[in-house]
Amino acid sequence: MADSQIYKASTTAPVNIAVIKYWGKRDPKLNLPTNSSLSVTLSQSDLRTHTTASCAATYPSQDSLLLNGQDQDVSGARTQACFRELRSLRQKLEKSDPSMPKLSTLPLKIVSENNFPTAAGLASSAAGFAALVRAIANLYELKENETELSRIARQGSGSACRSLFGGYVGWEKGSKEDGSDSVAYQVAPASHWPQMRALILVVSAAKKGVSSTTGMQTTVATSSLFPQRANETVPRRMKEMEKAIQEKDFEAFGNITMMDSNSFHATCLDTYPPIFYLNDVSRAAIKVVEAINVVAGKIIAAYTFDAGPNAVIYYLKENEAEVAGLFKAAIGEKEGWTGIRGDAVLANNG
Ligand code: 2P0
Repeated sequence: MADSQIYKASTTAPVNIAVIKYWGKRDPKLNLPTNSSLSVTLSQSDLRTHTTASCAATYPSQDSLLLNGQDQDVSGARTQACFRELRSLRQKLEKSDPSMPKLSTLPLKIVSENNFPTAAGLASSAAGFAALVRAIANLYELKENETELSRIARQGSGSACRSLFGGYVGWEKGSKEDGSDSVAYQVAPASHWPQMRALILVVSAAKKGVSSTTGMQTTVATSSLFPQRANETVPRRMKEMEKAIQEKDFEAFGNITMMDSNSFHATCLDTYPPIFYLNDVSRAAIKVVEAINVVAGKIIAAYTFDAGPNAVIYYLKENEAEVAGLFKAAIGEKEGWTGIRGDAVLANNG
């Protein structure tokens, strides 16, 4: 019977790690950023969210979301914005083809699993909302492309728009008030520079102390360094970074990545009250990267940190022994590294 039918679609979305950071909203409701950003999408096999979206007339009337087995509140404006936009696209399809089942009127049940710690500064909301949007788009058989879906995912969580694409991905801040031009785009596919690797050092899997949304708005309101970063530094670095990726110039890529991470954390420190995302282990990881690059005589490793103490180290496959090997050795040798050794994840995004 059509009434009892369950409609279902599943998908996965990977984590992305920014090399030019998104930090600051010019419109918190639509998640419109104060600056453009750029990231590398990790491979699906490493850090990802798996999501199944289903709908049925027999479901309880409220939409629901289960993340890692725990019921989540879906009444928030961001989740509601995603549901609303996707339902309205489905409604258009149903209007144009009356033979289609009226899925837009049915309650949604979303079931998501992360294979990594949630909200530990590992971009869980990015993979989460990207998977949620794509799973519902698949369920609704929407024809919208990745760019259009990125506009919707952005409203769930800013960085999620970048996880709709693989490889090297930009997020154009856009200038329109309705956010229609604030979308992600692919700078280059992963196959363009397949030697790129990311080593993720899980310093702490605990939930972050200051949420990104709160932190970035406090930075916008109080940091005197921030306008310089948003208006001058980042626009210049976006161009330099895109060039570095096009030319597969790791020294430039690494240099900009580290400088931008430092700049982002400097504005965090310049926020009042100050935001400390890095800890002693994070700073020790920076020292190890510096030592690796000094020994190599050039930049072969680049660190970056998001809104938490975990380090992501980018390097090329050819330098695996010098970079990942040395980190593993350091982790094994120093007492202070125990926390990393236990949880270190090697993400291979080739
Ligand atoms: C990024 N971060 O570009 C930056 C670097 C954290 C530091 O995007 O409020 O969870 O959901 O739009 O996307 C984290 O912020 O913030 C983030 P919302 P989001 O990856």
